[in-house]
Amino acid sequence: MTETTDHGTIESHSLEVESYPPSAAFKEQANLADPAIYWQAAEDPESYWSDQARKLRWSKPFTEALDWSNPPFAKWFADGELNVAENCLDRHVAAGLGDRVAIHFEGEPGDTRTITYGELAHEVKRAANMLTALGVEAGDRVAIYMPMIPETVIAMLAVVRLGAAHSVVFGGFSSESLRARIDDAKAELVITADGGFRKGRVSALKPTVDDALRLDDADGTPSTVQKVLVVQRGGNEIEMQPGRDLWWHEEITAYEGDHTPQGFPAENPLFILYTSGTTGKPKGILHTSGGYLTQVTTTHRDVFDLKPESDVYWCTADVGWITGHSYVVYGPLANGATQVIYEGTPETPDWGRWWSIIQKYGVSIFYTAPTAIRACMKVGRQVPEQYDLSSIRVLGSVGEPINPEAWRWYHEVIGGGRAPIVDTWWQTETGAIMIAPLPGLTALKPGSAQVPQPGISIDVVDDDGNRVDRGQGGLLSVARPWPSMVRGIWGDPERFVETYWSKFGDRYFAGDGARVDEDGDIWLLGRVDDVMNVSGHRLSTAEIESALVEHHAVAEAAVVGADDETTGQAVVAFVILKSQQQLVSEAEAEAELKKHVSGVIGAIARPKQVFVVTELPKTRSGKIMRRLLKEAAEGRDVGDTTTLADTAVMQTISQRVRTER
Ligand code: 6R9
Repeated sequence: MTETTDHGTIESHSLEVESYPPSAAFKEQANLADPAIYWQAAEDPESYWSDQARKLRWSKPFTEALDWSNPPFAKWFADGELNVAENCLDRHVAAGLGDRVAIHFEGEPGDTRTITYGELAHEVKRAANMLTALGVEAGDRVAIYMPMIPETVIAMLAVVRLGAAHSVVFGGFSSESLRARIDDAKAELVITADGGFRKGRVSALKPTVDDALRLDDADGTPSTVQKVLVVQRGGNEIEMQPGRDLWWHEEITAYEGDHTPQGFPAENPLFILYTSGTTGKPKGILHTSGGYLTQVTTTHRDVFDLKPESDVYWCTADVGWITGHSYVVYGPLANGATQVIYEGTPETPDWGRWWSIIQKYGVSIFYTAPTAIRACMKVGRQVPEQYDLSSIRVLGSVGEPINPEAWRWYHEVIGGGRAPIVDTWWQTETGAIMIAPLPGLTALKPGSAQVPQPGISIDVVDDDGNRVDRGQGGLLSVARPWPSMVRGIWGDPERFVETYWSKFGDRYFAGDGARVDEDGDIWLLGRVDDVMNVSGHRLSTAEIESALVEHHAVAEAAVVGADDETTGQAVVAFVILKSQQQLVSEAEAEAELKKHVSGVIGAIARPKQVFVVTELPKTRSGKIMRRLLKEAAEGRDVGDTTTLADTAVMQTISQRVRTER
């Protein structure tokens, strides 16, 4: 059955799922409009990826694509050499594109800067000279703790230009989280700012760095940090420690913009990015240069149908997350794209801010997260409707499954019913997009990320690693190594093998549940482990539980991710207080513990609800039954409790939750 509406053709499929095929006009101009790409790439993925890699500039060409002789440790293009920053900058300037705008920067208070590729290259070269003088060399790690401003991009590119690796820590993380990441990577330099603008105020960063560096290690060793380079942005008053702290704007004046890029081996570390796992300790995900740059560049061009000469691209992610690394910094810049970088929050000064930015710069490709779309939906369509969004031609979604209702709103209200939506599934570990429609080829289905990218082989499998039939659910796995795959967990090769490869042996275990429909399209169903997804950010239940029990009043804690209308999931904690603490009112304890978690991990981990309880549901062997707590927290009837040591516990807890809801 085919039905025509104002918004294009809606074809209903066997499963009654609506489908949005590309319009003839879109197809006509699309980068990829021939479905042969899929089977051509599948026939010989290594040669497909080699072709993509050769679009980059190599100072020494590679002769071999994949080395999988020591699984699961992959090497791609290993005997080739390249400079990632040169690929993002000098290469475009040399091609005569120095005057093309690289970044339209919009500060939250309304200040703006336009930076061309020529200017960005110049600033990165100066910064590279400055970092060299500060002792940064190939093989080092530099920690970056910054707001969303151009200097953050400049700092990242200057570090990698020297063959060193960055470890960007999201500005919302606490001093303790920052310190743990600095220690794990043994960074000797931290680049930060006095503060940045958020929600109409200056949010300080440098004092958190000071606190982080003051904290004593568990065993009392001082931090590895020798120097702190501080960008002036917030204008807030900060302390500068003589001999350690330096102002960026004062130091940089001594350096010229001459700097010859050196090629480094393709497997040279590019960055470490920490992400939550199933245990309390964040994992340092290691990415290297040649394969990573190849896949982020390819997917950024093909999934978003990028036309670097005419598009204005905007990805709203913070560079503190993988989406900011791959689709604000490396993908767009390596492709020579013009992009918007916005410092602040979508509601400052009001909910029209994003749409006014789209109108102002004529944004044509817009990439954001479902949680943001749902927040905008709540505010209402009357806000975006006040702006001219007709420049938009492609929309993207990332971070969690997009519910069909949010998809339709995004398509209609933001995309004017014309712009295709690419729902992109990937992870910090995959480095780049793995599953997503190609907008000139795929008939879109709201709620499904649909198809593995050309050259990527994804299977949904059962517990034993056997592919499930169409119409069935299972676990998402990647069958073959891909160029931008995680190369290891920093300093912990065993954990790398254990986390991703011990489940199936020869396949990568992603930690996500998925279903394949009758057409072979993939539907992501959320995490199957103890990782929560709050506003598209990964949080570990174990990490928050350990923060809670660190508090002197807490005897025991259990944390679950409960379904939430806006944020996807919300952190809900159940705590037992130590006996002498029973006198504190529950409301006081709840407020105090929320604050405590923010302080230990960062505001993103702050529980939405804390319930003080007297007991937790446990199996007879003493395991906390988080599944039951999740059901209670979602206000659902708790099912079978017969495996519990004390079957009455859940009744008390459910009642407790019900009175609060
Ligand atoms: C890029 C990023 C990864 C986890 C991943 C999955 C969830 C991301 C998704 C999605 C459904 C999508 N996820 N994109 N689920 N549809 N389009 O978000 O990386 O922060 O490492 O999170 O996010 O559960 O396993 P990361």
